[in-house]
Amino acid sequence: MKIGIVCYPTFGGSGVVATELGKALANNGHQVHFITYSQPARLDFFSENLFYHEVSMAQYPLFDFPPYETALASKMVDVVRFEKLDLLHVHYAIPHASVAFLAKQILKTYGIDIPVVTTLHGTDITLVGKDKSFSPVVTFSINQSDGVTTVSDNLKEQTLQYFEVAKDIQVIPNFIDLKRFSNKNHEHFKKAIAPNNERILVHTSNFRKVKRVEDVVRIFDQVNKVIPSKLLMVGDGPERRNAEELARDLGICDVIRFLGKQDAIEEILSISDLFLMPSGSESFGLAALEAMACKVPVISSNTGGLPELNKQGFSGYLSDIGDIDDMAKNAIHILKDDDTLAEFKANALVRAHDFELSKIVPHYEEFYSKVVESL
Ligand code: GMT
Repeated sequence: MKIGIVCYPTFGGSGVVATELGKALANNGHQVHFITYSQPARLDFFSENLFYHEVSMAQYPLFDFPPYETALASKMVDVVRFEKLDLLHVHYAIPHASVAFLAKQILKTYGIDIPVVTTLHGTDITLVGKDKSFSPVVTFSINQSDGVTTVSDNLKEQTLQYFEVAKDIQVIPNFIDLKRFSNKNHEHFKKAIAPNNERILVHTSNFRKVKRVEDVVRIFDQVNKVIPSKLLMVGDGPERRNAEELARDLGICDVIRFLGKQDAIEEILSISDLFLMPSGSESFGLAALEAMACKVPVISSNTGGLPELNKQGFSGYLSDIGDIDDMAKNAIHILKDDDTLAEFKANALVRAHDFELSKIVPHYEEFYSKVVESL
């Protein structure tokens, strides 16, 4: 098939899933056209089946808010017509699903009925989408999509709870490329971070409020008092400053490293012993799956889609949102001796195998065929 993928090109989970899906589809022989405002962060290699179309727009002093949606719709129309695409797959409802609706209507005037698949990723429903300033358009555009998927059962339930959706929703969980994400031997790096064989805890996110990064620091503080440890904080965002200030207040700056945004996240995960994800909301938790693939067990909250990923007492533990004491207690249980840690590490990888790319991507291919046939 010739597939157009529209996504955010940044480090966010939805953009990562969209890019990894496009790469996997290209590998399976499909022609994949990314349509977005800059090169997706993980579109970092050449393939004869991968194309990138940049959405650029004319500047004009009148535009206090540059009309990205208009430029994106025009680009979608152009790429569908001239590359003769069979299907458009848009990731993250806002604004991609409504822009796809507009592009679809314009394309009808050229005698083209392009099928549109929308994948809902989480905050486009749970945090932003249900806000009154967006919800009428989100509801409309979900219902107008020819196919809708969510990344977990929980996100499907939340979509049906918050929006009047008449469409069937197909759940297709996120996936992981185990060739890229695997535990690599980086003993020298581990030694540099933890010279006295301290345990290494890690958190990766966009440091937004929903990630509860201060909880990460507090959990770590409790663990470090019992088991000498180091904490790696990977990523950047609005809450980083608060987390750094808390680390200073607690007097633990010397055992915490804020690494900022990193490309080779799998290398950092490879030297880590435990992943912390105390989020206030998480539709799936792709970052936790990436950790599991690198044999890193997960301490998480029990919100959203996380119980569908992290298995209690097997790949890690889940606690109520904000229950720092319980999370710290569970972390200490996993880290307390080498045998327990080795068992949880092995289990984390076993769990990651359930979401291996080759098991999940065919579900998208089947879904595309179903949508195309239904038109
Ligand atoms: O977590 C974020 O803030 C980024 C966000 C996104 O849309 O880029 O991630 C969402 O989509 C990911 C990929 O499907 C999921 O793994 C994350 O759980 C989800 N984040 C939330 O629901 C908060």
